[in-house]
Amino acid sequence: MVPPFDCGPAEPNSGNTTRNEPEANGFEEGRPTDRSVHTRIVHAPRRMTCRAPPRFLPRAATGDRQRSGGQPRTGVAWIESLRAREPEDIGLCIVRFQVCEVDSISDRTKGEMAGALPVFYTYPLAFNPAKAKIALDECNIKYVEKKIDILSGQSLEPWFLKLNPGAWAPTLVVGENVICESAEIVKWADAQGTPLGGDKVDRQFIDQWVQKVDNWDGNLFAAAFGPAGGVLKITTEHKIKICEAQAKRNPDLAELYQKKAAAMKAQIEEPNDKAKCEANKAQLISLLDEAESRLATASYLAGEEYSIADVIFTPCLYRIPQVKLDKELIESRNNVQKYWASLKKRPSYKKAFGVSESPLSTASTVIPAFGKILLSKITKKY
Ligand SMILES: N[C@@H](CCC(=O)N[C@@H](CS)C(=O)NCC(=O)O)C(=O)O
Repeated sequence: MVPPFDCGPAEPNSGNTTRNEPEANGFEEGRPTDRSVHTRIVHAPRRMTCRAPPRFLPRAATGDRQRSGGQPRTGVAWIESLRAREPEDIGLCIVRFQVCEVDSISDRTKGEMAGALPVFYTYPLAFNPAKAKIALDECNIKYVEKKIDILSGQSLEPWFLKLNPGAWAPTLVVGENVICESAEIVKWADAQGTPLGGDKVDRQFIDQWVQKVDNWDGNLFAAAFGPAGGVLKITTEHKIKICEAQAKRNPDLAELYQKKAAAMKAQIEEPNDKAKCEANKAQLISLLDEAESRLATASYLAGEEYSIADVIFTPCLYRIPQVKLDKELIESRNNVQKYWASLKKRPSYKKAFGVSESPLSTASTVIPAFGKILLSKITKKY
């Protein structure tokens, strides 16, 4: 994994780019001609420490003439053109063949990647982002992934609220367009080439199934039947306070913050509503029963080929062992059980749930967020 503040050595063939490392002249008219240079995009805060030799740092890259001894640094045309468009901001820094973001993600995120790769804001432990991530990977979409911390409230920063007024993950920025709903991202990914499953799958079923699965609340299920309820309460209370503080600091966004706070207040109460929780479980059982019967005659939900019906259902199945209901809900259904075992072998599954499946990665994702929450509680700064 790439350390967040490290641009890596600027030696050619240093092994830091993962594919088709382009030559220096691979940049034409200020844009990389080979998108693979983006494979090393990392997100780093404003005060970035960069270990690359200064000669490889574009002038715009660090904004730190102090650290470079007051000397302007050499750069490439692309950076210069970015600077010309966005003089206020630092933007992207190309370190030899690699691209690193050296500014904190700013309001202009939407524009910054226009014409380049889609930017996928995600949280690696979350339910809805997993649907979108599986779709993007299964459909072979190239994208830039950025973690947005939905626990500590990074998703409530004004720049993100302007991007997604619901302030949640997933959010996909495609040029000037922002897609904020996981099911829409799934459908968008499927529409970028030949849809998964081609003409061998039942398209009418897929449309209905995607809708039905989208209506099932996997977050309520986790909070109602597993240990996630406690975490949800702590983080949501913290985020409500952030909304209140941000609404005062940003009167233009106050309405959105108030709406978000109201939604979160309702969300905290939901796991206490027994009837709502039971209805949520019944809804999942109905999906599982339908899946069991379809899988009796086909390998996948919509036919003999894997499709977005399977994509969107995978995180639902993933939720079940998380709350230790796999015996009751999966193992009691032979076809679903076999199908689930086959889904777990797909590379997209490993990519989507790699962090959740590793206790160390989970801890390193969650602990900093709780550190921030604790700090806010102590300092009363939100
Ligand atoms: N309707 C949206 C809901 C997305 C959603 O609920 N995201 C959760 C993670 S699974 C989130 O970001 N929660 C944090 C928050 O809402 O503040 C979708 O399906 O994409």
